[in-house]
Amino acid sequence: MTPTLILRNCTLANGPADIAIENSTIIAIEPHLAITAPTEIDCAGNLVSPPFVESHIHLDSALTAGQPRHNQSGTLFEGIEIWRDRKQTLTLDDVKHRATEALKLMASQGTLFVRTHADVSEASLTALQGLLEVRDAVKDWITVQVVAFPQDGIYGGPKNNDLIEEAIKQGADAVGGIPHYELTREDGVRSVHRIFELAEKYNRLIDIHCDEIDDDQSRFLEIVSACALRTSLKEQVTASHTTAFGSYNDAYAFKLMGFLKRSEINFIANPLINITLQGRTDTYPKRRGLTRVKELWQAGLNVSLGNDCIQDPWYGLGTGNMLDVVAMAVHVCQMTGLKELDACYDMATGYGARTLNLQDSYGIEVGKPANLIVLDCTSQYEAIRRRPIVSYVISRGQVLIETTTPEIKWQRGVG
Ligand code: 17E
Ligand code: FE2
Repeated sequence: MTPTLILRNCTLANGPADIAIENSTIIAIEPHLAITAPTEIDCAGNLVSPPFVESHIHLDSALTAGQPRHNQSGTLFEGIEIWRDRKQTLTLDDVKHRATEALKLMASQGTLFVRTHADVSEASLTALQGLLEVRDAVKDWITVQVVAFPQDGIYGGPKNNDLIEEAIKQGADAVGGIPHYELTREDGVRSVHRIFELAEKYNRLIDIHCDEIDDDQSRFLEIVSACALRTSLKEQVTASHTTAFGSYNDAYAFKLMGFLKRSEINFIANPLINITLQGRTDTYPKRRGLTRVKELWQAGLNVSLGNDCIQDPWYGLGTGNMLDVVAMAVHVCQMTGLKELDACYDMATGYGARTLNLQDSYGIEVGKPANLIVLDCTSQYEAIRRRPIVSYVISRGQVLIETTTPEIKWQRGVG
């Protein structure tokens, strides 16, 4: 064993440890390592965690808030219209620059695994091309998956059906969709079948924007679940948002939950954005606009979390911080019990890796790639409560980013 980097006095989720890394691999995890390394970091009892996993973000629209105008109604649909205008002016450099800036922001807050959607409703496929180039350019420090996402619907324009297939041929990792925004319910159903056909044909993952609406009659999730069961794609399939699930009547939700358990698909909730986007047509009581995160987790289904947006037509706020997302999930989903808090942390880490189908190479275990973060706190509970800085981001066995905690200096004695 010739370690290149050792982290001492770490607090892992299951207790204290020293961690030895050789080049890009974790080679030892023990209470006290006697060996030394040319670089050593004293973690001083702080929490060492696998990196955050951003399961759902739109990097093509990131950092465009206000261009060409702000979203006044706060609805999904006004956001789509604003983006339809903004995307007419997309250039490759524009997409690549903003996406890379957003990824740097995310990495500095501990995220090293990302699934992004690329809108493929434009004939030029500029957003897709930009994000594929960024994915390849950053791969030695952050892992990016790209979903071919037809924002305007697979059947919403004459070319869209061909464009999504072209996007997959060009190298998108996953097939996306938006059945609740297709022009009719029938088109929505047809679009889900088409997504599965493409995924099987090209051997790709699936991640569908599904039922992102308060309409209790929006029921494409059952189609996604049935297709996942019939094709056996199961854990390769993800339903994003599914906010209508929060509006289904309990009798239907109960039946659906049984089907979902059989289909074993993944779910992604985006609490920061959907708490603001949904419920806009309600007066009072006003819906929370989130899927049934707690109940899905209690049923043993895999749920992960995303920011969805960083300053774009749908959400003008956001910094890409996964702990902000976790904290919002804890509040909106009322997951304040100790086990529930830990589950929400897992939704931003290990459960996210499961959604991305990366679990074999993810986690703090001997033999796995050395990707980990050191937080300025001693437990997951503290991390959620205080949302501290990430002191060290270690990517592929090397220190990628170091951040120091701001010092508070009292200038006179009080109390
Ligand atoms: N597009 C969409 O359909 N839904 C969203 N939440 C965003 C983009 C951000
Ligand atoms: Fe989204």
